Amino acid sequence: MKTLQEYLSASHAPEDLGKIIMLIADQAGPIRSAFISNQNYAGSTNSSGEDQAEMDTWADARITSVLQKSGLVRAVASEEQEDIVQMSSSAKYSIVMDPLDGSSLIKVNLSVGTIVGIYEGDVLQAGNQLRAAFYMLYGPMTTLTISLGNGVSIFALNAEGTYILLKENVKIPEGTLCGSGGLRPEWTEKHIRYMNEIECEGGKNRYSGSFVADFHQILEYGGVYAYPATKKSASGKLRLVFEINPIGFLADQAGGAVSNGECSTLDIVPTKVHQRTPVYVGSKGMIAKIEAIR
Ligand code: AFP
Repeated sequence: MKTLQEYLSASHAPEDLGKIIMLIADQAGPIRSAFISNQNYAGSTNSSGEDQAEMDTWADARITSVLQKSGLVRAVASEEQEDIVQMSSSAKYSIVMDPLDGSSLIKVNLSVGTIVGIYEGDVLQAGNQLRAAFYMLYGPMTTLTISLGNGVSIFALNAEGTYILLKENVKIPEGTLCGSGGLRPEWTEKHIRYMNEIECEGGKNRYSGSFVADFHQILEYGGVYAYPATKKSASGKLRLVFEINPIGFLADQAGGAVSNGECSTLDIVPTKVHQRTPVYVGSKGMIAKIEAIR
């Protein structure tokens, strides 16, 4: 039984990087406990104009404060904060995070998660520069899916609060499961053609509204998660820095791919912290299919 701590040592993760990962991973217990008392909306909106659930602001404050106190982090960019939070200027690593992804599903007890990316240096870098990425998924189990750039491993949190290896060298199979955000009448012609093709080939549609949970089923079963450009929003809904880059890095590390429909989103250098982009992420064949539609 390999633990997350042992995996980090075996991967020769630098000490500070390992400590940062463990500090965030250890917030899964407190976050799970806080779900019951933080069921409501906070009455505020985030920089993208979305209502913040109490859990969004709670998890954001909790993780930010743990990182601030550690002295190990240079800067944090969070989906729940307008600006990048500058911390220790001499520290090597910066964090991008969506502290609680899929938070509108807390009320109905569907799976949500925490998404994290770690860069050396500053926050506004292309996803292909990530040093590590992981997400915690709060489902029937609490799992942590991680890559340090050497493949993908999945851990499960046990009753003693230790992450135990569930799977290593995880690969996204070629599959046809699909989940797409956006309202059908607002989809573009290109996206409609794509979804029709997949459905005609027997692809099954499964979409919960939690990116992290929807991606996790694609990682296991194969297929595609999409949040396309729509007639109302040419850049879709999801945020490049906090959501798409860490998940895209993991998909790439698992032998899959991530695209905006034309090219890999991992090559986009963000100019704004809350920038959005259309996204297709999953099995390589499914991403090639959307990029082939002109
Ligand atoms: P947040 O809960 O962090 O705001 O994320 C929600 C989300 O960005 C992503 O997790 C979902 O896939 C997507 O929005 C759901 O959007 P729709 O409600 O439009 O389907």
